[in-house]
Amino acid sequence: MENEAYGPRIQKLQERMAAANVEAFFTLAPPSMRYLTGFTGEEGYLLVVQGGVHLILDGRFTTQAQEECPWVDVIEYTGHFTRSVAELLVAGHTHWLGFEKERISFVQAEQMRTAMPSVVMVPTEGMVEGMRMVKDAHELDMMRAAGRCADKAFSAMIRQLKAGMTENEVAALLEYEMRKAGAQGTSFATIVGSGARGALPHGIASSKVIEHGDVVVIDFGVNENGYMSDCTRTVALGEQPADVLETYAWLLDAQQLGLSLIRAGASARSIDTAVRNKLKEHGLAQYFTHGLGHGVGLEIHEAPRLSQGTDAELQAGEVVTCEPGVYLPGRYGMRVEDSVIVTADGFESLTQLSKELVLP
Ligand SMILES: [Mn+2]
Repeated sequence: MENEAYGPRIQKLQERMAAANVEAFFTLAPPSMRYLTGFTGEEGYLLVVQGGVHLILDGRFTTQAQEECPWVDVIEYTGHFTRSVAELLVAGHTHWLGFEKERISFVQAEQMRTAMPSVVMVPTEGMVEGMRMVKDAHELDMMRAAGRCADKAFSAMIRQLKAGMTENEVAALLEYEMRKAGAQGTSFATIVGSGARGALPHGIASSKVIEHGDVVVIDFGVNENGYMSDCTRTVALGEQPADVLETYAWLLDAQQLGLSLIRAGASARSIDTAVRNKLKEHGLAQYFTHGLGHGVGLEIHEAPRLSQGTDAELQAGEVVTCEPGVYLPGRYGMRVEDSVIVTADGFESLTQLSKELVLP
């Protein structure tokens, strides 16, 4: 992305820093560093002050950072990163340092306190995450591209899926197709849960053989240029008994209802409640054991949440999932998940995959 995209983000962060009464802001979270500077390395330390942006890196990443964000002051540290941070803060006569309390470990906080006794460390929350919720036009294009890549990979995999394969083989095949479609990797460990294993909502693929008649939950995502996709489909190999077909139809109804309520201004909790109530009509609410959805972007799970534990109102430009599930322990599980862009009057889906249960 062009450098001009990062300038406004840094400026906005500096405004948020001023509002939080901190002169400097420190993060070591790779998604935040990437969002603010374009640096894609998996380890580093970013210090933003009102007068500049410093990336403190070890020798593995300095050349990369100079190429990816030439406008940033790249500092190669030897020894411990806290020394470079302390030097910058002392040189700038900085006393109030904001840091992300949810991202930094206790030991790192202690090391920083020891290295810079004259600096007051101020815990902050959601400083960068709050900015990342609403995606800009460029980010939305990246999310659309990730969604298309995931669709392509899943479609290629599903043509090859057959009874007798293990869950691991299916996951490997899907991940191979992701890479072929342009992904740099997955956004999380691919979930393939067949038969009774499908009732484990986050049971990653195992060596279990998928049998004819199994219902299979496949939850997968690509990482394409740092942006994540998230989608779940449930497929069945072979004809299914009426109760399975009926349960799946009710689940689809519930997901459709959830999607239909997504729009800017909607209460995230009320959408979760509506979907839960819909499942309750069929006696299935107690088998839906997780939140309805979550934000997606540079991280697979980010703000906002669609659950009972939130007061968030959806905003246009957020990307959220809608993923109700029904898990019958010892029998089977089902989940259907789409990721969508919230718009003023509805949503734009990032996934176009079929929701037909029984594979042809
Ligand atoms: Mn999800």
